[in-house]
Amino acid sequence: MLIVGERINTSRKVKGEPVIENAVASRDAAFIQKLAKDQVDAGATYVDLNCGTLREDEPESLEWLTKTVQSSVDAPLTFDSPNPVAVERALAAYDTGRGQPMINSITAESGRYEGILPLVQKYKTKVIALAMDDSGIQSDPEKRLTVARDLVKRLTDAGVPLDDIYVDPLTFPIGTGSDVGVAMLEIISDLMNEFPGVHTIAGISNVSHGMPARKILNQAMTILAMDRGMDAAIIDPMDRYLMALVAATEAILGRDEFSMNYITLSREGRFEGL
Ligand code: THG
Repeated sequence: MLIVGERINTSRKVKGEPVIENAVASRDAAFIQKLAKDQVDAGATYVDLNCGTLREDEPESLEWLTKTVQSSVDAPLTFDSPNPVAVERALAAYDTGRGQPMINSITAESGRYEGILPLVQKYKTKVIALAMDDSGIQSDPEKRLTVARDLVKRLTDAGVPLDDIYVDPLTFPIGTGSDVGVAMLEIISDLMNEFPGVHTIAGISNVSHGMPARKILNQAMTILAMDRGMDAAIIDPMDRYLMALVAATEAILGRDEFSMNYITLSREGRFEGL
């Protein structure tokens, strides 16, 4: 399971912690490096960088985040921005020795598709394909599936390997309708059946937006989506219980030979106290 750690996001506002936006704006390298290291130590395979709230300072800030995070962890990075200028600055500063970078994300919106595709090709990145086009975010799951399908076809026609494409069905808050969870699971199943070899990913934490006890909803959504074939997730790896459930689910779904990863994590003490 590919785990993208979501905590370096300037729109995250957590009580009791210095606000991430301020840390980025004031170039507080130590604070950001700790956020990165804690996530990687907790099991994140990629670290997401999102400083979209900084608007016109986004390109420079994303470049700074890239250099700052690379100097503290070896993990590859995910550049979470719709802005090709910001993404290219980050890619140019990225050390490819860390592994293949990932762009988060491309959509079927006209400006964005044309802006991001050349970067995917030039830097040979992995890319998250968000099921969104010029008509915006569609609440109808059939429409989102159609947009996702078209994106996979256009990207593969453009020479992007299927194995580099991570389709994101878009995670709606469960508070917006009791059927949005089921709809998302259906999109994941359909895509995994239709395009063997493609990947699916989701920003799971959105499902619990506005709800109490968010972690529990995030945990349930992650497991259910994994059952439908989702093989990557943008989550908070600092939730130890969620990370333990991911490992257990992989073992049960036959994605962890002889449960070796599960056993190793247990030996490392990762499940202590759970
Ligand atoms: N798909 C893709 N990328 C994405 C998203 C997606 N990037 C952004 C977002 N959605 C995923 N990242 C987050 C990060 C934080 C939160 C939700 C999604 C979040 N955080 C709590 C808050 O701000 O209130 C804080 C919780 C905590 O960390 O303690 O809700 O869908 N491709």
